[in-house]
Amino acid sequence: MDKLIITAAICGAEVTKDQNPNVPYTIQEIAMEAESAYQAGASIIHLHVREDDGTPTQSRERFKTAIDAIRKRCPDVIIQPSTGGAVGMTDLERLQPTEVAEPSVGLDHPEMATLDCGTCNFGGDEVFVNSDKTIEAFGRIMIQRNVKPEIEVFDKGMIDTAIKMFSKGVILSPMHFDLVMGVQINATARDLAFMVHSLPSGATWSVAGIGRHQIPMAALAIVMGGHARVGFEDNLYIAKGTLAASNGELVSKVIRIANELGRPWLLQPRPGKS
Ligand code: KMH
Ligand code: ZN
Repeated sequence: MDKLIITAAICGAEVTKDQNPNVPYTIQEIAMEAESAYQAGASIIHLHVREDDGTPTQSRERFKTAIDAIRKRCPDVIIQPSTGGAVGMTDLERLQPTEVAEPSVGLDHPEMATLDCGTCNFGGDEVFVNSDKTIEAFGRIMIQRNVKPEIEVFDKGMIDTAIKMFSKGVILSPMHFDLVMGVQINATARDLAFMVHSLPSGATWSVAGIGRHQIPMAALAIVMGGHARVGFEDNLYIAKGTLAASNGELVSKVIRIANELGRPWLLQPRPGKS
């Protein structure tokens, strides 16, 4: 099995300090949370940014400031900005972080970014809209900018959409998926197996279990040969009724499980750094 790659989704766009005061908003808080996850063993930071008051933003400048602050603390980490942003944002707003360069590490654009492959309900009357036209435009722009997409899928139909986009040349192989379990499709072992068996051959995958499903889904990925995403974006608790103190605490829990189960894990997957 490949070494386990852990992604830390440190911030998200929806969770708030009212729910867990350790959710980062400011640049300094975001950089500190990224460092806590990196020090614990995360090799990818899935990044959303906020204004200081917690309002989600896709501002290019805010991402640049956050990425530079993270890079100072985490020299080898892969920074994966969100192009999902928050519900209701326009496509142009959402794409801004794919323009951020990091000359200090020789990057004209981020190494990775998310590419959400379908529309889904996000609770209440919130709908996260990703039309075929949006997916196609985002995929083509990511190819132009040499940004590796992490294909976010919230149900099996979104895997089929990604395969359709691959056939159109909008997504290149090898395809890498993040299977988000517990927003639309249930976070069960049966449904995770169904999703994994629906992936195109040669694809790699991580799983993001939502809420109390985060750690059980990560444990399944560890034994199934996938990779794991944890962090405040998807889950605020380290155990039932106990808020997580940091993203690093969640990453450490996954590392402990991986060690117990004998799955080696990878700290720094950037070329030449493993
Ligand atoms: N905040 C959600 C509306 C992504 O990062 O690409 C979208 C999201 C997915 O979190
Ligand atoms: Zn996200």
